[in-house]
Amino acid sequence: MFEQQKFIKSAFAIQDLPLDDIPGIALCGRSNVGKSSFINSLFNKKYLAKTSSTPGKTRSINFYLIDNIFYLIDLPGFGYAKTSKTERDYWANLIEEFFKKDKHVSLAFHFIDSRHKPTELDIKLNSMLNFFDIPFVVILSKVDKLKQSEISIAKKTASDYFPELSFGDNLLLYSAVKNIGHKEILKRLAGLFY
Ligand SMILES: Nc1nc2c(ncn2[C@@H]2O[C@H](COP(=O)(O)OP(=O)(O)O)[C@@H](O)[C@H]2O)c(=O)[nH]1
Ligand SMILES: [Mg+2]
Repeated sequence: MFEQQKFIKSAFAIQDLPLDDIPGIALCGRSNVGKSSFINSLFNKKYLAKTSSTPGKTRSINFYLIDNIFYLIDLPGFGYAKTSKTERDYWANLIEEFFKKDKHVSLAFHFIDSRHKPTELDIKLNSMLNFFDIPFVVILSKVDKLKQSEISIAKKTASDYFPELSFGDNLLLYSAVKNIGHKEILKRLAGLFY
């Protein structure tokens, strides 16, 4: 299970999206929350997904085919403050179009950096997922950077912002550098596709 991971393509516009019926898991959230690192760490690969220390750099929707069964779809982290408004609008719009048109998204992982409160973009993203009726799990990322007491606060803050969240169900913790959350996520994926 999850032995094969293959980068398929980068889409820069809605017409570049693959035209097939393969179901997908969408990874979304702000730039720099750890989406690409998530892909690499989940499969124990160093360079499957490009990670970047320059926030806001990944500007495409990247498709990774897992076991020839489903896609992990790395969505661009929209809203990075240092990009122009035109560019931010372009990507926010593209993501919205993606959720509207792609009928094969089985689940979205909404990443929020556990060190920070949800931002306006997280609120927008959450409404978008609710609006399009896409099941989602909020993943508090980079929890290796927090103490246990801070993790509890991060969990509570996320639930305050998004009351539909329930820890262990649609709210999970993750660390790409320590082995936190990997098993649980793989279990979810196995439950969906196997
Ligand atoms: N400490 C720690 N750093 C992380 C973790 N995940 C990602 N990072 C770092 O955060 C930065 C952004 O990660 P990246 O995966 O490129 O984020 P993306 O923009 O959401 O794809 C990189 O410098 C990563 O090394 C994590 O779980 N723990
Ligand atoms: Mg990335």
